[in-house]
Amino acid sequence: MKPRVLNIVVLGGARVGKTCLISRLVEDSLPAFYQTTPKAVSKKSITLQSTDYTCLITDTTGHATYTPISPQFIIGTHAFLLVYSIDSRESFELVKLIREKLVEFCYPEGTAPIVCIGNKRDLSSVREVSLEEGRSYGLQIQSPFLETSIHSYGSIRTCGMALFLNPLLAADTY
Ligand SMILES: Nc1nc2c(ncn2[C@@H]2O[C@H](COP(=O)(O)OP(=O)(O)OP(=O)(O)O)[C@@H](O)[C@H]2O)c(=O)[nH]1
Ligand SMILES: [Mg+2]
Repeated sequence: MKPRVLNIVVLGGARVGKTCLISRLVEDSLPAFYQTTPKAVSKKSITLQSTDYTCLITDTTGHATYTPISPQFIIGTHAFLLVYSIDSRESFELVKLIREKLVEFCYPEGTAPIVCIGNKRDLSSVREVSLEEGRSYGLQIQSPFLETSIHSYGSIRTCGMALFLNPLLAADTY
């Protein structure tokens, strides 16, 4: 049977680690150097509960204080990975703004298929957003939430599971 396609879009502020997270998820490597990302799509094949899926993960360019939410990011998307960096309150506020826009435009019932990620958890000495705050935001928006670091394989794996399982639920009703 042909694999089912899951479209996942990664959104968040500039330099929060979107591209690194995707690299870890897809090929378990890291980019050799930092480069702001033009829109790019990575592919990952997974099998879940005996069904084959092709995940198409769209990386986007982060902006400091806003993210344009255009229909091309939304139509046909099964899940959104919203990423902030725990050492940047501004990036956390931006994730909230992005989620509000998503809901306003596309999910008026209030539950968008989001996985919320607080990245760079290894930078706890310069943390600006507490784990508790991230957790309670996840509960508030009814989305899986976790903190990750691109230097921790365990957290990346958990992020992958949350990401791939969450769109599965959306895909069934799509
Ligand atoms: N300490 C630490 N640094 C990280 C982590 N994730 C990413 N970085 C660093 O943060 C910088 C930006 O990472 P990118 O993945 O390119 O960020 P991005 O969100 O894709 O940035 P844009 O494409 O410009 O929006 C790079 O120098 C990474 O090495 C992390 O978990 N911990
Ligand atoms: Mg990038």
